[in-house]
Amino acid sequence: MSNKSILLANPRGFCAGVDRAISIVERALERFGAPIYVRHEVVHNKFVVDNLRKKGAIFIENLDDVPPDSTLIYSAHGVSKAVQQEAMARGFRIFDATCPLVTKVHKEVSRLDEQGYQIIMIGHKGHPEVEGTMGQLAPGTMLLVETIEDVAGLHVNDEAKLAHVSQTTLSVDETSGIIAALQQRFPQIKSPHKEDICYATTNRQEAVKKLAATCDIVVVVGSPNSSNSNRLREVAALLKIEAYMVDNADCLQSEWFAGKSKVGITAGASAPEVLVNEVVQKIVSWGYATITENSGVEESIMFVLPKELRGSS
Ligand code: 0JX
Ligand code: SF4
Repeated sequence: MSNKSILLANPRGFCAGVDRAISIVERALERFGAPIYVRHEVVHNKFVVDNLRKKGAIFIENLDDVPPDSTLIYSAHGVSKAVQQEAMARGFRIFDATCPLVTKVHKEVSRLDEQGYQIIMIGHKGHPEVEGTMGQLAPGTMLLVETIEDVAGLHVNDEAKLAHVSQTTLSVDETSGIIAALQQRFPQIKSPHKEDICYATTNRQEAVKKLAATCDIVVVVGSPNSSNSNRLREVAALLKIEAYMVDNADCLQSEWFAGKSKVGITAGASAPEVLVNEVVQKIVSWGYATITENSGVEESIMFVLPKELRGSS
C-alpha cells in the first residue's frame, strides 16, 4: 500500500467578503442583465473573473471605460474617495462589493484624520486595497511602509499625533515586526483597537502553519495577483517547506513531488473549492491515495448583501 498522502488545510478558500462580492456581481447580472461593469477584478482569481466575464461582467480599471447609465460595482478591495466621487458624478447605478472589513478600515482612517492624527499605512504599494484605503484622504496625506526598513525613513509631522492602520491580507508575523519597529521609533503611536488583518487571513495563515508542520510540500491554490494567497505560500516557505502557488491543476509539475510523501493543500480567500478539488484529483492520480483534513477554527461569519440585491435570486 502506498504511504503517499494528502492533507487539506482548514480553514481554506473563500472568506465571507469574497462570497459576498461574487454574489453581488451575480445578482446584479440577474437583476439588471449584462453588461455589468466592475471596477477592477472583483476578487483576484482568474477562474472567478473568467466565469463572471462569460456571464456578462466587464472588468475595467478606468471609469472612462464605463458608458453612461451603466451599473458599476466596486471590487472587494475597495476604492478611493476620488473614484467614489467620480462614479457618483457620472450617475452610474452603483453597488459596493468592498468587503465590510475593508470599509471598517476606511472609516477608521476618516475618524483618525478628523481627530488630527497623521496615519501610517502598512501595506503593499500599488495594491488596490492600499490605493483605496490611502485614497480615503487627499493624495500625499497618509504615509506607506512596506517593510521594517521603511520605518527608519519616515518623515512625520508630529510624533505625538501618529496612528497606524494596515492592509487586511498581510502576513500576521511580518506585520507585527513592522508594528514593533513603529512603536520603537514612535512610542506614542496609536494602534487600532483590533488588528486590521482580517479573521480569514489570520485563520488561513494559522492553518497553513499547521499543515507545514507535518507535510513535505505545500501547494496553495490562488492566482498570482492575490495578496493573501501569496502570503500563504510565503508563510509555509518560511517554515522551510517547499511551497508552490498554482492557479489551477494544470500548473502542477510532477517533479515537485519527487520523493515527497505528504502533500499539504490550501487555498487563498479568493480561490474556489472546485479548483482545490481538481488539484487534489491530479495529485491523487500520482499515487497520493489517502486524503485527510486538518481540524481548524470554524468560521461562521457572513455578510449581508446590499438591500436592493437581497431576496430570492
Ligand atoms: O490580493 P488580495 O488578497 O487582497 O485579494 P483577493 O485575492 O481578491 O482576496 C479577497 C479579497 C480581499 C480583500 O481584503
Ligand atoms: Fe474581507 Fe478578509 Fe476576505 Fe479580504 S480576506 S475580503 S478583508 S474577509
